[in-house]
Amino acid sequence: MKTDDNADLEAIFQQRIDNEEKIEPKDWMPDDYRRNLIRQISQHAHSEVIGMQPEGNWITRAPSLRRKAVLLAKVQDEGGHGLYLYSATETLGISRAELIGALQSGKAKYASIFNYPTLTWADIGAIGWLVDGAAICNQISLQRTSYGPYARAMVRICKEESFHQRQGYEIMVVLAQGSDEQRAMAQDALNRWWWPSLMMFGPHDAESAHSARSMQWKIKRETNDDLRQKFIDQTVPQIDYLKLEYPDPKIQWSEDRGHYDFGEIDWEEFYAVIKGDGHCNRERLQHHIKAHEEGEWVRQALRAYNEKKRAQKAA
Ligand code: BYC
Repeated sequence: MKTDDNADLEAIFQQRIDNEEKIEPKDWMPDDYRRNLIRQISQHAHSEVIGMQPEGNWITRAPSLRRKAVLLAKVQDEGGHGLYLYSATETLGISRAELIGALQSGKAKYASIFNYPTLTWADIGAIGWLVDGAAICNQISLQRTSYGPYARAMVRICKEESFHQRQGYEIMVVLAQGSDEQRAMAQDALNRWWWPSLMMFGPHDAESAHSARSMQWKIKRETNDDLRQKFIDQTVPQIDYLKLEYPDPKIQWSEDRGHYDFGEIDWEEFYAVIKGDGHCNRERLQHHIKAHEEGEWVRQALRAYNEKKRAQKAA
């Protein structure tokens, strides 16, 4: 049962949210707000870091020095995004070690999309175009999220993501205007990445466990279905420009709705992937654990250096 004091604090808190004030780390906040933010921001951070793997797979095979340099910079940016987001999560009173532990034990999720394999160079184009495109749609609205450190991290991340999206679309334009074989590669990548990209927005609003609370607290500013529709509406004209086939025969402009109609997502596949049964779930986590273990000496060296500095100060 809530005490009167807590009820007052919650009412003041909600009033601040309703007034569009940002909540900062040392402000009072309901335990559920804190927990929900830790869940969402840390899963966002995990997505950025795990998301480096499918693209990292192509750094050594990029078709030119220019493409290699661009891809390297993009993957590095993603590591940076993960770091801003882990730092934002830590302001809520949880340690980096706990967050990484939750990822590696499978307790915390990361975006389902990164459990699909990158089979050809066109997949790198499709990831930039579709996956980063979907991420930006979501993240633009998260720039207005109610938690200050998360909102500020999003501003910087969105700037970099827009470069990521354009580099991906540029790869697709070149392939779509290339040889028959290159066009076929572009089409195949679009077909394979389309549905998983739509799944990035999460379940339908009616099935979304966290949406109602997150919308009330303005952690989320737009619902899963609204963001998904926005992404489809902005991406279909880009498919037209590439003169590729639609990956979904049900895509069609609806005059009545003022939006593109589209077919139903395979939710069985979505739930299987987020429960750990996608193509690459095990491989992604194993790779993370291996890299983390191999980095243990760096953490040990940092700890030893900090202890030495502390001892020197105390002497
Ligand atoms: N994948 O109640 P719901 C990037 C889970 S990476 C996996 O609607 P919520 C990039 C959800 O967590 C950008 N799980 O949840 C990097 C929940 O389970 P838990 C990643 C998903 O949080 C490298 C359950 O399903 N962006 O840009 O209200 C290369 C029920 O869902 C997914 C973000 O992380 C999914 N797709 O809404 C290239 C954005 N969808 O936690 C690009 C920040 C749902 O109770 N996150 N689930 O165990 C968000 O905006 C929200 O968390 C979501 C889900 C819209 C994703």
